[in-house]
Amino acid sequence: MAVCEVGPAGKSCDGSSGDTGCTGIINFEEIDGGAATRMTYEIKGLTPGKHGFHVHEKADFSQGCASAGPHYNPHGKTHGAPEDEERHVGDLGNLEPGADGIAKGEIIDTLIKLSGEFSIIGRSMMVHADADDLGTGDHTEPGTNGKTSKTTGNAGARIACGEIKLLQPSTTVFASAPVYVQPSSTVYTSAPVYAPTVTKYTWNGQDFPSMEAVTAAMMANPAAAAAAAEPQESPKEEAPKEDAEQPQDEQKTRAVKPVKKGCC
Ligand SMILES: [Cu+2]
Ligand SMILES: [Zn+2]
Repeated sequence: MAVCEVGPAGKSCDGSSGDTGCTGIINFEEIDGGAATRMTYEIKGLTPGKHGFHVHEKADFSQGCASAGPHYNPHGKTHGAPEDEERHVGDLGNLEPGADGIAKGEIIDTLIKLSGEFSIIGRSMMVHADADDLGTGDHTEPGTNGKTSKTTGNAGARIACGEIKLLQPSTTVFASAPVYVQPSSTVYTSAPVYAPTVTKYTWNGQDFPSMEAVTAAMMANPAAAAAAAEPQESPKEEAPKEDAEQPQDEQKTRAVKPVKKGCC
């Protein structure tokens, strides 16, 4: 699970960090045992028409979105469409907003990874001012916007970006400490048994039952999303292994040990 909040200068969705007015949230979830990643996005404040949508190499926003580097391209390919063999890992095609300026949808991609050598965690999501021509446009002057199709898709200015961050699932642990009392009145105590029962997601100090609930909360409260821009430390609680020392042979134990009344 990962999340990315995008804003004009690599900041979160409070709209204070730039004047493009484009903000949004993208959630990432591994599916098919990590063979693919599902992205759900909701990007607001878009002008009509298509807007290039990419994973860029870095989450360096020291110069706003401009310092986030090129499209993430670990395999040395040229720019393309998401369905092309020849494409950057970061090439996710275009967003297309409705009349309300909101683009909302889902992308399933097999090159986008949340773990391993080519993980996109710690990289950035980018929304562009113009349509991505998917590598099929003018490439006569590489390096010049509008004529650099096989590198950038001629998608123009960078209007919103943000870091892709891992969202740690936290596990609620219910503990019980059963005490086994043997007929001999010798008391055996087992180690507590921990049973993880509920998986939840923690964001902004609150717990949510699902990624959808987290997204809804983020969209409902952009100011809090901005405040919670730093990743939350939520170390996973390890359920201790059950290694209760059960008496192996009650008869034998009794024979060896005298019965102790009131023993602890
Ligand atoms: Cu881009
Ligand atoms: Zn590209």
